[in-house]
Amino acid sequence: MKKPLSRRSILQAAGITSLAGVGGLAGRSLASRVGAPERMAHSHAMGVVGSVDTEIFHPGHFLESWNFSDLDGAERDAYYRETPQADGTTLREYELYAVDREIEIAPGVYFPAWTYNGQVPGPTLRATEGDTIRIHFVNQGTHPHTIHFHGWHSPGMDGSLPEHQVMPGAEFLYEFKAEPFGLHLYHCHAIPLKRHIHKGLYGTFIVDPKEPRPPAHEMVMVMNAFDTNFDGDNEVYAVNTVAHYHMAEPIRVEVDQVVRIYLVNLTEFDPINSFHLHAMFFDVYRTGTRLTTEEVTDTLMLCQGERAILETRFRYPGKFMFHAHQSEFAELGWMGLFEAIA
Ligand SMILES: [Cu+2]
Repeated sequence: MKKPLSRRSILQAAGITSLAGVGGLAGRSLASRVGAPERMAHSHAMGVVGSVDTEIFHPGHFLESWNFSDLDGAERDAYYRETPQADGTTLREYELYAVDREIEIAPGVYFPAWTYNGQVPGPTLRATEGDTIRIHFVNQGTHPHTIHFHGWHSPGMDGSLPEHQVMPGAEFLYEFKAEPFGLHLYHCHAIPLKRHIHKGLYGTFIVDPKEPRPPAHEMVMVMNAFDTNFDGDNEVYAVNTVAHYHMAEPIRVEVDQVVRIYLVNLTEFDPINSFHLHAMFFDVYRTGTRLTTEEVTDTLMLCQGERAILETRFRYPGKFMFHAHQSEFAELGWMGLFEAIA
């Protein structure tokens, strides 16, 4: 049986960027709440000091990867296969594993996660409307788990009822058509649900319309948070798990190019999360199920499980902050930068 923890290639490890010497924000509040090492507690500027290990989960790669596009050749083939069908659609087959694994959510801050394929969020899956999704799910974890998808499917594929639970060591084949087009998600639906989601068993499921959206610089942002002391309240917030990662490593975009963000809220315990972009506005396509929108804003609020596609263009070169507009979340890690290049 394949071992998910060994799946990341040397190529990916070679892409690790040193974050040494980065100063940043809210190190003090993060450190005081999670009991982080001294090097964080003495942060004198905004952000965190130091870097996380990006060998298994690299937030910069995760941001712009789907269908295991961060892997190459045979390694990718082991987790994802595309087979064209006679009717013009595609059969997309995935290998997903539930695995218990400790993840690093800020430099030196570890969280005992339950993961899909060793990472939180799980791999982003992407299909075109009408495609067939087939997922071979193996539970290598220590608790019963499922994969519950949002989207149309038959009840037996819902991964939500007690009889749908996949026991440790067992496996299950999920199969359904990718519909409707839009921005969806998947998550474990074993009970207690709150615990299984919070522990890290969730990911993004994008279904493109048959007539694709116009070309854009695309990225996936999952708003999430971690209760590091298990008191039912989060201590660390982020997009894509690692607190303040994009303060140290701004997301590079080009002036005048359309930027499309697939934004999903999977924050547990807090009823809402939000996305605010400085000095700009963006179009909002809620759930991504329509191609037109009337909504233009600079701050979007989403309940847990809600998602939206955001589109904008950077008019000016330079750095643009984005963060949750709940200040507490921002200070505890949910803050980053775009850097627009002319
Ligand atoms: Cu679970």
